[in-house]
Order: sequence, then C-alpha cells, then structure tokens
Amino acid sequence: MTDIILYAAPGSCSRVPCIALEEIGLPFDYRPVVFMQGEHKSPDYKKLNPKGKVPCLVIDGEPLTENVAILSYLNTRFPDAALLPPTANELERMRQLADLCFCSATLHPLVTRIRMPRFFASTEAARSVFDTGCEAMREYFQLIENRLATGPWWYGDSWSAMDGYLYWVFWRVDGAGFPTADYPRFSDHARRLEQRPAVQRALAREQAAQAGLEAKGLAFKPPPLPDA
Ligand SMILES: N[C@@H](CCC(=O)N[C@@H](CS)C(=O)NCC(=O)O)C(=O)O
Repeated sequence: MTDIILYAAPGSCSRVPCIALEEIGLPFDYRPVVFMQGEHKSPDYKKLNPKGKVPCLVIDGEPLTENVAILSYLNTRFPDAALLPPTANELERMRQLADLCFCSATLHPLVTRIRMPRFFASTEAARSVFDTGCEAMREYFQLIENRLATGPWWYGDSWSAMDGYLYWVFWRVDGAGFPTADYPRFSDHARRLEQRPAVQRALAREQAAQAGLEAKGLAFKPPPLPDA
C-alpha cells in the first residue's frame, strides 16, 4: 500500500493537493503544520521542505514540494484518477504545465498580496498593496471568466486538478474582500466545485484541523487591513 502524508495548513494552498488526493481516493494522512508555533520553520520540518512552506507531500517516505510538481507527479503516478486530461504530445503536456504554473507563479503571489497585504508594507501602505493586488488580479479573473464561457471546467467538459487550484484562488480572495461577484461564471465554477464529494472531504479535513488549532488558540489570522 502507498504510504501518503500531506503536510498542510487549513485554508492555505495545501488545499490544492488535498483535493487532488481526495479525488485519487487512496487513504492519506493530513498533518497540520502549526504556523503560529513556527513549525514550518523548525529544523525537523525543514528536513522535509527546506523552504519552510506547505504543502509537502511525503509519499513512501520521499518528500515532494511545490504544488505544480505535486500535482504533476500525482497525475503520472495515479493515471486512473485523471487529474489532468490526456495529452497527445509534449507541447500539449507543457501547455498543461504552463496552466499550473499560471496558478502558482502568477495567481498565488497576487492572492498573498490581497489576503495578507500587511506582510508587504507598513499599516498605512497595506491598503495600497491590497488595492494594486486586486487591480492586477482583475485581469486574470477576466481571463478565467472568458475561458469558462467555453465549458464548465478549465479544460471543457472534464474536471481537472487545475479547477481545484483555481477554486482555492477564488475562495482565498473571496474571503479577503476581492469583488468575486463581478465574475459570475467563475463564482458558479466555485459553487459547482464545492459540490464534488472529494472537495467536501478535503474541506472537512481542513475544518477538523482548524477546529483543533482554534481549541488550542493556535489558529492563524492575518493582521487586519486598515479601513479604506
Ligand atoms: N510555490 C509554493 C508556495 C507555497 C506557499 O507559499 N505556501 C504558503 C501557504 S499558502 C506557506 O507555507 N506560507 C508560510 C510561510 O511562507 O511562512 C507552492 O506552490 O507549493
């Protein structure tokens, strides 16, 4: 049996591989990493992920980091789960990789600016980090909105791990005050995605982890944004 551990934090981008693992359907261990205790920067955790971040997938004792790499690996290792649609050639495969990189390298940094502007600027300047982050994100939300005009999911009729990634981006900025209602197709995509049993199981894992952290006073909350 494959031994799978996902080091994760509720609400963070570790939700992306958590959804993929639930879609695969094999048992796995969801291990919350306690940010508030600096566990992600501890020497023990850094042996798994020297970058001190989640997610980290440990599969049969071997760690793998970075969402793009984790999703690509899971797709190859568990082809029956069809995490990504089949490709006819290397160029198509690289285009899929480019899609995942769009999430990790373009969307995710903007999510962080919108969700945690105080990490980038003093209290007074944080509002401008948030506003400029939202302005930049609008271009990409429109791109996604246009793409979803051609089918229910990013790749048309078939759900893929790319949809799970986009969902996390949507959910994260929705909760941070980005005007997601301006993008009805993307909003509907998020609602439909939340109805998938695998996504509900992933969210239930996060909720249980979050409740455990809250009970110990260790739930992470970003510093508040000053009023506009
Ligand atoms: N490029 C990485 C980004 C990972 C990342 O930024 N994770 C965040 C959570 S969303 C984290 O661990 N933050 C803790 C920190 O940086 O201190 C990936 O896609 O896996």
